Amino acid sequence: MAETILFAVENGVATLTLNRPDRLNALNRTMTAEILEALRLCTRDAAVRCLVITGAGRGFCAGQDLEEFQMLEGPDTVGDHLRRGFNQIALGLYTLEKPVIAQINGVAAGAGLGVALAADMRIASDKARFAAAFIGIGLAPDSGVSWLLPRLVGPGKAFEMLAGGAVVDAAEAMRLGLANQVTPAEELDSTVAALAQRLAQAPTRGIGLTKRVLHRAATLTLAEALEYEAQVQDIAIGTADHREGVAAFLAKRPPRFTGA
Ligand code: T3D
Repeated sequence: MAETILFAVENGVATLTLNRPDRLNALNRTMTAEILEALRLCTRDAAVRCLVITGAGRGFCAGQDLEEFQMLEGPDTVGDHLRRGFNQIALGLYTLEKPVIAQINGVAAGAGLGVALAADMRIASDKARFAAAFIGIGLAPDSGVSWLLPRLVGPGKAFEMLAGGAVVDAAEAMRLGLANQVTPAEELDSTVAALAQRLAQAPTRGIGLTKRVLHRAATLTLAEALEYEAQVQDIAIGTADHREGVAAFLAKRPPRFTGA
């Protein structure tokens, strides 16, 4: 039984709700461990075909719990804490071979911004705010934000947010490409539920392989990317969902993808 998150799987969609609303869902050690356990479950459970991550109450996630941070003791450095915790969350979300939607219901700050950025899509309420927040407490970015943020918004805007502390509201996030979609707050749940259902019925392995090629392409030359695409397509062509997609097309009927 988790203390700091809610986790449920229904109709192929896993919903992970960060659940410390009085702290705007700030990440403490317990929450970090519980998120990592939920990610392990999402990885190994074939019944999970889409992950939605969101926050309870008015915040998405306010980053590291600064009260707990004051009390961290022992030989571990902050770097050790990051390597074991937030780095694993960012990598776990980014490399999960299933679609991940961040449902941004409120403020996403610091490591909480990292969680949002490591998802494949960000669907935001009109009440959402995006704040790097690290510089406000004299820190450099972590949780993958230095790598993920400039890729989405460009280096100039990333600098403004990281070094200048600029807070981006939902409308600006949409213009910047930081949010895929912005909805009125009262429509956020239903908008994300409909999107998650569509993704959970899509060819899951094809989506996982799409993530693989997109991520690898970022560091390859065109010639290398073409070769990697060819290798990955050799895998995709062997999936049951590929066969189903072609059969459905030829039979002029809707496909029934199973995720296999
Ligand atoms: O080793 C490591 O882990 C280092 C890694 C660090 C990674 C990081 O994440 S660094 C960045 C840490 N986060 C922050 O610096 C953000 C701090 N919070 C804020 O700046 C503001 O709370 C927000 C801009 C996020 C939201 O502002 P607002 O006005 O909407 O809400 P609020 O009134 O400030 O917060 C509401 C409550 O949540 C409040 O508690 P109270 O007064 O009602 O009892 C506030 O203290 C609490 N809260 C918000 N953020 C945190 C927090 N409590 C603990 N830790 C927080 N990060």
